[in-house]
Amino acid sequence: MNFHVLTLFPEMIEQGLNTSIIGRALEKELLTLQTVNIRDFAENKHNRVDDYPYGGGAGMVMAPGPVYRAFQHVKDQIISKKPRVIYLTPQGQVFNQNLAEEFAKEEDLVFLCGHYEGIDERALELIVTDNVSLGDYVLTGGELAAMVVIDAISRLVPGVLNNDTSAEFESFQDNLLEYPQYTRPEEFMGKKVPEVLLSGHHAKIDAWRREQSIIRTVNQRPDLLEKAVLNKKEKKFLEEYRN
Ligand code: 6GU
Repeated sequence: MNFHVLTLFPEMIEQGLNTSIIGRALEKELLTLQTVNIRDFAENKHNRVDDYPYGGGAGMVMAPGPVYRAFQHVKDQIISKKPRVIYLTPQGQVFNQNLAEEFAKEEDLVFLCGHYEGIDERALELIVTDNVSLGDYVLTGGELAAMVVIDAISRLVPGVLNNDTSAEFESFQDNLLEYPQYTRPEEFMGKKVPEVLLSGHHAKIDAWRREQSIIRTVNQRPDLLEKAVLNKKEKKFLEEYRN
């Protein structure tokens, strides 16, 4: 997977992603990350990339030229045909695991990060294929959102997680939240690890974890439960838990 990020703050992206699991995956070249500073594509003396909005109003707008040229620069280096270009904006489709899985199939992904009051609409019309939001709140720029999306996609790329089953078993894969985890010591501040986890009885442990997932989902994300697939026994457990 090759990530390309068009931004006014490339160091923010680079520093944010060169740590821990994603940092290691970049070192191993399972992922590549190219940041392109939009300011390098300004063509005026002071490298200005923003200007006043036509029609008036507060704030500044990123001019179309530098954004368009920064994109062409990236596109010229990509072998694979037309890359998907993801613009991070609160006006986009809300990001979720399904979208992460869809993006993870691509060879190259281009991210466009805006600042100020946004980007000239014509540049967006010319280059953007996907508008993506993290949710209903407003960030100062698209960089943090791009990093969130890149992180979620990266962990789906084969080899990025050291353990090849953990990505598929985690939250949202089956629309249930994760069960609670425990490690040593067996007792901490008077609180014991649930007995079943010490039993070595794998079928019982699996059943208990499934029940815990169901309990958490009922209590914290009842909206998810509608999409969860439960077997007969689990449905009965849910019924009884609710009563
Ligand atoms: Cl993707 N960008 C910005 N600027 N704000 C956001 C967002 C994205 N998602 C939620 N708020």
